[in-house]
Amino acid sequence: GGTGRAPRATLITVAPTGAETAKADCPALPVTLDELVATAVACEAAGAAVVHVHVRGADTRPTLDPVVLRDTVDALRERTSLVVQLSTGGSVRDGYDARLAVLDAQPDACSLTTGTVDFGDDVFLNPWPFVSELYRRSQDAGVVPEFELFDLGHVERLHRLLDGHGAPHGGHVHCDLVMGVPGGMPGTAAALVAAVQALPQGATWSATGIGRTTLPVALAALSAGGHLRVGMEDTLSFGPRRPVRDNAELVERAARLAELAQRPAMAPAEARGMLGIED
Ligand code: KMH
Ligand code: ZN
Repeated sequence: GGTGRAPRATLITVAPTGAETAKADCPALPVTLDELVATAVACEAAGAAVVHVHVRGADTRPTLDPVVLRDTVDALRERTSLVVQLSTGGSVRDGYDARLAVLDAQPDACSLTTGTVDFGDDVFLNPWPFVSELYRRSQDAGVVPEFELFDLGHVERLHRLLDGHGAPHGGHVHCDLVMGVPGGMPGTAAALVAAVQALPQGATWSATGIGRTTLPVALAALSAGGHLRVGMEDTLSFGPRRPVRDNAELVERAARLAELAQRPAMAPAEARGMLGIED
């Protein structure tokens, strides 16, 4: 499994927006292109190397509009050096065709969830034919996937994907454990270790804990040799009764934790090298 020697530095991914929070409920959430770019610039300065992107339409609701996706990739490339990773998860209401078409925006990377998971009262659907088609298309499009693993069964699905369809574009397997989703694996150190031990040999991984599991998961990930994902997609509380001000403060905290662990934040160029993404 993926429990080798700890890497020298820590890859920090920021997931600034997500598809679950309404702008009306959280005015600090970046939803316009200008807000997203400003957040990305601030998060890069604070230590992020990858941005995991969900976009919103003019009505501030989640969209997979190809024009918005394309404009967003262009703007982030122009204003930052961050690895641009588009979500192919979208929202639980998005259809498979629209999710597959995300790759047409030609991002550096895409998220790729390997199985279905309960998602609060909803279900985040990732049936096998869709997962394998998305993987095949990422290989054809030259987009590096990040495997999103919400549950231990998703790790088994990852092995099946690699066994059946070969290596991802770029040749390196990188995963993200999304923990503490109501219906997925819990955000605990024990669950994290179980998942990491089951990962393919040579894989790198980050972890994120939803809501209150943010800090326990980040600390467990650092101690187990993993990387970090943080952001307002995953948590809106900085601490008890203290709402998150902005994404940058979550990245700053992650960078401080990484520094304390003597595995400082990785620059985007180093992240590209690790992930197999061309400059
Ligand atoms: N919004 C969730 C239903 C991803 O970005 O790939 C799916 C999600 C995973 O956030
Ligand atoms: Zn996402």
